[in-house]
This record gives sequence, structure tokens and C-alpha cells, in this order.
Amino acid sequence: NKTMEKISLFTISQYACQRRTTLNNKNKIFTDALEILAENCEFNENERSYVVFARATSVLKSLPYAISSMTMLEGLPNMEVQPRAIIEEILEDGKSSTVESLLCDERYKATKLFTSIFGVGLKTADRWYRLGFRTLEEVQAAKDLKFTKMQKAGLMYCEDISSFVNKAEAHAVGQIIEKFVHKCVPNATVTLTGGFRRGKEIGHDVDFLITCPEEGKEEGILHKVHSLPQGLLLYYDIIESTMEKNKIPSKQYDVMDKFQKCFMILKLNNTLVQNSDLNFKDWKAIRVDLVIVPIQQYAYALLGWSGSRHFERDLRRFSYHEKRMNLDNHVLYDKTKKVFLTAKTEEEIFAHLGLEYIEPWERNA
Ligand code: DCP
Ligand code: MG
Repeated sequence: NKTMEKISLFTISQYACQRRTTLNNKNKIFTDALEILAENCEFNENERSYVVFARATSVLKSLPYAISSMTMLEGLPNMEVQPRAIIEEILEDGKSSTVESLLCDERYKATKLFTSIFGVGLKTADRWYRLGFRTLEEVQAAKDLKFTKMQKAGLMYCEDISSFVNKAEAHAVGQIIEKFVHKCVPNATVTLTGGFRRGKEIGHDVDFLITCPEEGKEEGILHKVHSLPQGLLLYYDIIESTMEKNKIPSKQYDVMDKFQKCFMILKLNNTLVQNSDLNFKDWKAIRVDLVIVPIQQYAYALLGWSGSRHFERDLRRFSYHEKRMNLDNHVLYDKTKKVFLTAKTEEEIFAHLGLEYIEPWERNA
């Protein structure tokens, strides 16, 4: 066992896409703390520090053993001064005072609460904070706040949505979506992706990719969502595709893709939910994302939507810096050979990049 540890110390890559990271996290006490700090950097739009905390977190998640002393960090990649200081604090006191005080910080708490609402991003959260709001009750009671249609729905169902979706609920939603899609196009396929594909027990939403064997047949599906059984569709917003043919992925970390998609809130019946007023109801509002993918881009879309976010970020970074290739959710472009590399499966994409295949449940980086 000790030999195994020594070997892994020297072979751990700085890239998450060259590590196998299951949900069996042996360093949760550290990664929970570091993730809070990373999140706060995102709130402050401090990209540089965000990356430092996120990379250290991800390395710790991949270790097959628990860190129990500072010397065990030697030889590990991405362990910079800021995360090291936090790890040291936790090793000494069992907790980090920096994290403890952040958890009591007014702005952090409000930003966390507000951005948890569907339709509320950093800009809105910050505006509400500067207007003096600290709770959702205050926001909802405010006389002259204007909400978008999305935010109204987000606020209306915030209790259900923030309570997380479990696996059984995700599968039940999958059956509803599949039935609807097959009514539109009988041989279309619906694939559960996102965190649930990585084996997670809970998620903040349920993500599905929809594709058809014959290119083009998938195009009309989303505009029929209103034909879902009466009352199930609590909210939906269709984003039209902005795809261009033979577009070379421009930016290194282009997170938003150009597929047609639908952000919705579905009513899932027959699940008992207890609300904060201690009343029970027999349905739950669930956030669902549907993504429409042309078959030639399916492998890239599946790889891109399976996450984790950090795994995706490092896949793109690895492609760009180590292979001179640009990767996004649509294509892979080889800048040396000046060609687009086609792929039918995720395995082929890893092979194009010269990477060992990493299974979805090993991408919890
Ligand atoms: N993703 C992407 N491009 C987008 C949106 C998401 O590449 N425009 C990727 C990154 C995520 C995955 O798709 O890992 C799914 O997004 P989620 O935000 O739903 O994240 P998860 O499903 O991983 O986590 P959660 O359990 O919070 O839903
Ligand atoms: Mg998800």
C-alpha cells in the first residue's frame, strides 16, 4: 500500500483529465473548505484565485488516501500557497478560521442565497445585495423590484428546486421526457447526462441530450414541448441554436455552447415533499435542461455535458497547451494539421487527444 502511494505521488498529473476521480473522496474535510473559498472567488469574479483553489481541490479529490500531514503534499501538483495555508489550518485545528468567517460574511451568504435562484446570476445578486436585501422574503416583498419571467418562476418554486433532485426523481423525469420525445420522433434518443451520468446521488437539475440517427429530424422537437401532458410544464424557455458550420473553437475556455436548448421546470407527480411550513404535497418542481444535438456532434456534446465543470476545463486546457488542439462541445480542431477530427464516441475523442479513456464516474474532478 505504501509503495502504491509513493508511485501515485510521482505520477499525478496537473490535468484533471489525466486523473481518475471517483465520488469516493478521501479528503472531503479539505475539499469542502477549499470549494467554499473557490466559490467566493467566483462571486468576486477573481478568476485567478478561483483557478488556484479549484485545481488544488480537484487534486485532493483524486487521491486514493487521506492527507494527514503537510509533508504528504510534497510532489503533488497545483498545491499553491493559498490552498496550502487552508490545509495546514485544518490539519492543526480541524477547521479553517478563514472559511468559518467567510460562512458568516453577509455578502457571501446573500450572494450564495440569491444565485441559488433559477434565473439569478451574479449581476442581479449583487444588485439586490447593494439594495440592502439579505433574505428571499425581503426580495419577494420588495415593492419596486422587477423580475424576469425566469426569476419569477425561480422564486415561485425555489423551495423545491433548492432541495436537490435524487436519482429516482431524475429517472422518473427521464421517462416523461422520453415518452414526449418518442411521440415527436420515434427513433430519437434521450441520454441522461451531467452529474447523474457521473454517478452522483443528487443534483441541482437533470440534464438530457436529445439526438436523432437522421440529421435534421431533431430540429422541431423542442417547439412541441407545450404538448407535454397538461400541467406538467411549469416553466420553459427555448434558446435557439447559434451554430455555424466549420467554426473553429475560438476561445480556450468557451463554456457556453451553441446548441438549441430548453431550460424548464417540470412538475413531477407522486413524490411526497414536505415544505418549510411543514405541509406535505405530492408533487415536486424539478429543473430540467434539454439539449438538441445533431448526430455528428453527439460525442463532443456528451463529453462536454457530462462534466464535471473542472474536468471539462482541464480537458480544454490540456488540448490547447499539450496538443495544439481546440476542443469545445461541438468539435475538436487540430491546429497543426488544420483539420477537424471527427468522433462517434467519447473513446475516440480521448484517443484523438492521446489520453487514456476516463469513464464518466471517474470524471468527478
Ligand atoms: N456544461 C457545459 N456547457 C454548458 C452547461 C453545462 O459544458 N453550457 C457542462 C458542465 C457540467 C455539465 O455540463 O458539468 C452539466 O451542467 P450542470 O450545471 O447541470 O452540472 P452538473 O450536472 O455536473 O452538476 P449538478 O448536480 O449541480 O447539476
Ligand atoms: Mg446537472
